[in-house]
Amino acid sequence: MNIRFKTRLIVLATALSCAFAGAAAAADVKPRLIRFGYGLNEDSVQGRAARHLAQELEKISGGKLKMKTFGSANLGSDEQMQGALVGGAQEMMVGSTAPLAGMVKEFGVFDLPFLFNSEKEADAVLDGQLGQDLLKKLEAKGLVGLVYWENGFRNMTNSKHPIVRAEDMQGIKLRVMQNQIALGVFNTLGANAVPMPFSELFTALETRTVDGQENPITTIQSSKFYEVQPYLTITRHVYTPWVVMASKKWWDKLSPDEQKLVRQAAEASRDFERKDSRADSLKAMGTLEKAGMKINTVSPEEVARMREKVQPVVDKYTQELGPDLVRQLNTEISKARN
Ligand code: TF8
Repeated sequence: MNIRFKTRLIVLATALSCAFAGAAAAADVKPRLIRFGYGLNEDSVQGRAARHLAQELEKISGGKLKMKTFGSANLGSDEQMQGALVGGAQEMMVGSTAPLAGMVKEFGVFDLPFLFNSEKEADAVLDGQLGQDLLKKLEAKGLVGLVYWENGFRNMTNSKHPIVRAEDMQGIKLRVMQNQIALGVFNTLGANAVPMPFSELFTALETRTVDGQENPITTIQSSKFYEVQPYLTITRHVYTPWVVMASKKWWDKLSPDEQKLVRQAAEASRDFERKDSRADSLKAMGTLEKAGMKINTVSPEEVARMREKVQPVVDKYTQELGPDLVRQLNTEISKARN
């Protein structure tokens, strides 16, 4: 090697190592333990994505940001965890937007029935202007909304009979999420809607405290609802997202570098979770069939009838949520559709 080339190499190497040392010194990341709670069990889309998030964060922080995940609502129901985050007793969680609407009413837009036609449309709205504006509204309430995960299109299960027409919902005690719009929608469809946290749902179905519930098929499978619910009706009546959130009290104590790493890991978990959810949902139908569920799909004509029936509820809540917001939502959906 000639001398000049050697010198050049040394200069280059020194410059590089200085740059790395500089970056490391500039990165202000302290060892921290983050408690992350979720409501489904470990062997669910939520469980897998929570583990992915924890691993990713540990990796990109060089082992400094450690996350301990708690599934099966071991840290509480979605609502209880929301409270713990606001109070600063818990660092992070994932949960449905439905119970969040009690804090930021605008999240109720995702409980309006029959909005989205596909996951692609939902992604566009959630990651677009409207979805991101809603996340920002959480800050004033003590929460930092990071990313949306897919919960998915919801379908109905019950222990009484197949639901072929809206009339079949008559008299069915149906557990719904703790949300005014969900309550209004299902009561209007003829069911007897009972709001209840998810953490109490399996027992309520098993003891027949309620006759049915509605959730995406991934959850119907992972929560083993097929053990206590013989009938599954594919209605895809609403697409509900999950939100990964942090306690604002805790978040404000993080350095900008730490915040950046948490955001980055959250985004990686979002991409992982959506893929996993879609793959899992393709498999879940077969599993549920094998488990003995009787599955029917409501006809497009019947969906149209259901839509018509719930229109007064949609109109009422469009006024309450803000007609401009609902208009913006519909505009963003039609953009994604075309
Ligand atoms: C529900 C939701 C649940 C979530 C989860 C427990 O029915 O669909 O999936 O809230 O975080 O409550």
